[in-house]
Amino acid sequence: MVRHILRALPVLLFVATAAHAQTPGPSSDPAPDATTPPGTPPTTTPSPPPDAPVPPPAAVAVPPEPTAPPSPPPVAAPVAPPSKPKSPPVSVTGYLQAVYENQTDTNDDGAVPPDSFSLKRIRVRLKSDINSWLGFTIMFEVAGAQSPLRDGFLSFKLPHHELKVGQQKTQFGYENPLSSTKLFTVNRALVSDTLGRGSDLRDIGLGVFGTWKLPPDFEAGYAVTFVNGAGANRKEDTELKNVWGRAGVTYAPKDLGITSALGVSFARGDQLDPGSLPMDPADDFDARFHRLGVDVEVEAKWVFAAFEYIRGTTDTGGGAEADSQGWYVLAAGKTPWHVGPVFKIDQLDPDMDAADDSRLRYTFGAYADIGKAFRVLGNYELDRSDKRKDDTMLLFVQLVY
Ligand SMILES: [Ca+2]
Ligand SMILES: [Ca+2]
Ligand SMILES: [Ca+2]
Repeated sequence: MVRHILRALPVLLFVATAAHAQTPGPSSDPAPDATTPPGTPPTTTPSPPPDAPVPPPAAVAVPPEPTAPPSPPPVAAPVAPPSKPKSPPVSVTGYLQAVYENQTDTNDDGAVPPDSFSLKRIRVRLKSDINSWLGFTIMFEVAGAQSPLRDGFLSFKLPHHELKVGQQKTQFGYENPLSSTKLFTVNRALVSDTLGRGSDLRDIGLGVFGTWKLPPDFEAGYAVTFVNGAGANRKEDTELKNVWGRAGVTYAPKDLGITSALGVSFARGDQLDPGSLPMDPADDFDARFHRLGVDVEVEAKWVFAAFEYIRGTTDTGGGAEADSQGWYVLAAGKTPWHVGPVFKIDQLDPDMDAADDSRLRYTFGAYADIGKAFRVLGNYELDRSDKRKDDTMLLFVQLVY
């Protein structure tokens, strides 16, 4: 049954696109909207209308030479250097996230890692619109030793569409495309970190994003990424290209003060599996995979809630494959003081035919936003996996600049 759905999904995606009934995931919402939930992914910059007047190049503004210089100097007068065309401004933004982590030996194995401070992310983003249809984004991760480039893409703005060429996030589900600065929990759900992405949340290729406003109060959109599949800052290493996509619709009736969104996501492709001998390429194989996901988000005056379910199959070698599934539910209370409680339950079963491998985690916590730039999160992750892990207490601070 799931296999049938998986086979049918590309057709559904295509139909949804062609009909302009594309469901705009909140992730692909290009139009900034005051009613956008705090959990909504950052919106893309709306492009100015194509017929917007283009400012004349600065070179035109060279002051005319005075026709009669008052007193010619004995030597040749220094010629005023021609003014260069002015470069479009490049914005420098980013964020810093620091975490204190303390685990308790709740799985009774007598071992517990030391408590620790860490820098979860220090991001620096350069972004510019060269003109009304062309721009770029480059984002670096400054903390940590891995390759620093995270985002690096050109973006082309077309009517109702944006194309991104380069390294970018793969588009699947609700939580993964959302900026980590908007999360109510320190960690993304288990299913988002596994079934909802490849080896990395970013990859190299082409992204296509579309959105349409539909009267009344509806908006539809889609986001599809065609990528190598090897992950960020890596060369292609398999036969296939991978497709990750989401189509969604948002409904935000202004008189009800509710914003809701529904998305359907699909992915297929392959990934190099190192086999049982990671250092020996002889047993490497292309692990083909399929993913199907559904997500629902609702935001009202006092609450934001999200639900996501992902199911998939992955080759495990020798013609065998594993069926996996996972889901989470998140609820965050909203108050006029931008402080509230957070609860999340998330589950992952990596192999539905194997016993004792399911993960289950409850996250209890709270958030506080102080001004627009500063967020504090406190999370307690209570582990109830088949193979118990230690519970973790996390204190998180974030500054967006
Ligand atoms: Ca332990
Ligand atoms: Ca590939
Ligand atoms: Ca299992």
